[in-house]
Amino acid sequence: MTSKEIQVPDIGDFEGVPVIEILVSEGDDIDAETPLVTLESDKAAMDVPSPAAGRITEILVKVDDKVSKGSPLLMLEVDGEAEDQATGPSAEAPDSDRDAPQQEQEPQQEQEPQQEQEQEQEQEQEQEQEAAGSSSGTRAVTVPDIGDFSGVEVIEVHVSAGDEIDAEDPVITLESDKATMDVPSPAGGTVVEVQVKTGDRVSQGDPVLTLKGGDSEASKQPEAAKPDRAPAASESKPADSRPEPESPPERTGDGEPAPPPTLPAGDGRDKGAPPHASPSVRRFARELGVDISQVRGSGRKDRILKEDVQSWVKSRIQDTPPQTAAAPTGSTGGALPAMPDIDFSQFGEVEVVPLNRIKKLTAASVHRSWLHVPHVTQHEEADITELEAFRQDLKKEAADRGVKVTMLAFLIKACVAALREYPSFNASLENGGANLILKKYCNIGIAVETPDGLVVPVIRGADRKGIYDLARELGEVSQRARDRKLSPNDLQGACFTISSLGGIGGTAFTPIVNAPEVAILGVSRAQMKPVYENGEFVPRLMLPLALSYDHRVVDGAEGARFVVFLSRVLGDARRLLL
Ligand code: CAO
Repeated sequence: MTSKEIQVPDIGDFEGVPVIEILVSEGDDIDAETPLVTLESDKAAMDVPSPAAGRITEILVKVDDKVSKGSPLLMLEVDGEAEDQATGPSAEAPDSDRDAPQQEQEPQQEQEPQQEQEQEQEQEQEQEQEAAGSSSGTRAVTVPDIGDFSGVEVIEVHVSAGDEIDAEDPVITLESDKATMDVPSPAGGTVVEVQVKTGDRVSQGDPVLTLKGGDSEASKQPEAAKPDRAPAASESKPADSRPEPESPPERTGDGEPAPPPTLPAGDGRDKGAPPHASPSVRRFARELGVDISQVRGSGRKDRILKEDVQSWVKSRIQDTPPQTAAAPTGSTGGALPAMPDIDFSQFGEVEVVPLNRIKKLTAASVHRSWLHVPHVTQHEEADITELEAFRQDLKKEAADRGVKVTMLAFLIKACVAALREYPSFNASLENGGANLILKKYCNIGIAVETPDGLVVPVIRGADRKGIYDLARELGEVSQRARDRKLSPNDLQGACFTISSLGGIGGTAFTPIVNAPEVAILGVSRAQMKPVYENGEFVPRLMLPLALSYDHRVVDGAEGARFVVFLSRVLGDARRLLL
């Protein structure tokens, strides 16, 4: 074990950047790549990852300290193998640069002539391009020095062709795993063409846009203020070295580079600039599908914290979102418009009755499902004439066994068969939507009406139970529900739910999927109906079925097949034996 000082890596043309968050504590055992601190200037936020695994023995910075490349961050106790990786700023280069090819370690004298040659070529190209640009009155704006980053994703494009912009206006926002940064325009003018779009990956020197007319702040800077070439990843500087103060950007590649993604000692957020949030908070927001520009930050300088994103989401799933979270009237955005508070007593006598716990829980649950699950409801009628006759025949035998067999027991049995036939209905969509979790067990939830509201007890292992067992359990569980004797365990683990209103009446309804399940069967009251068969109308007992499903998981054809299968099984119960 050796103790190593971990320093700020090459962070581009940044100097004196404040530490806004320390993400680890002394004594923490961390992995390589664990974010250690978040740094944030007015234009960029970045997480500094650990170059190696180990135990943190001492933290050498505190919030609000200003740091630059090479500033000590903390002491890490590393084992022998990790030791080599944890030695200096260049070793801490994030992402792809860490796997930089061997040639970076070649002796410097072999590289220098080549570098000089490249620089000369670049300067020649720039002069040619500048000449061409000034003659046509346009200039190319390129990605500036962004430190040891390459192939960084464009997450926002703030301008479009025709926009009038000022020097320093942010034109795009870039985000890597570790950093989020705005690229400001080097000059004011009219945007002629934008060469990047959201999702593109860019590196230093890549074209961003073409600009016409206006002033160039960058071009007004005296030549003497232009920096030396920015250090390459291979140029290992001493730990205490600092970037040149007030370094304007290096000219690289085509055209006029934008200034570095930093603000020289600015005092606050630009008007209209994107919100401040660390890369991890932005990632968190994206995972939840939250548009971060909608979130109000409660941190210093309005910085958006993880808690702000959580609060924003909570406010969206509450019945009445707070006024501050509401979209403005006439908004076409995704925010929920707030319900107005109305004093109904102005229209007549009212009584205010608080909702009980069950009703509140049900409200939150159905609202969440309604908002998250794109619902489709497929309708069908099952001919249960023979099945009902069979049920009536069973009545005496069932009574002798002390059981009441209702249609619901047969519906459970039929649903089990349909779930076996169509496994994607016996599933849950993983959060994030990347995977479907198929369940090899079959627990059926039954919506039960109680004096306190709706509850959904679960019949476990329904695929292993016969009609009498199912009928008995149904009777017991619905009685316990009405007696308020269900335990939390009785209400968990369902794969699929049946909501039967057949005992009450009605012709059809649209049940709400009991997420994270992917489908629910609604059953209405069976009725005798004239059905056209072999050239004549015959009376048949028809049972209305309504299958609501999550359209992210189930497509329309599958939904129709599932419900038709159910109808066939109920129409001929012998199929349950297959
Ligand atoms: N068509 C015609 N008759 C039906 C029927 C249907 N689809 N479903 C039930 N019936 C009959 C039963 O057979 C029974 O008649 P008999 O006494 O002559 O046999 C009578 O209606 C009463 O049945 P039931 O409702 O007591 O029993 P069940 O097994 O059908 O349902 C339960 C049990 C717990 C589901 C039911 O009592 C209940 O609470 N339903 C409400 C569910 C609800 O609120 N859902 C809405 C949720 S929001 O999506």
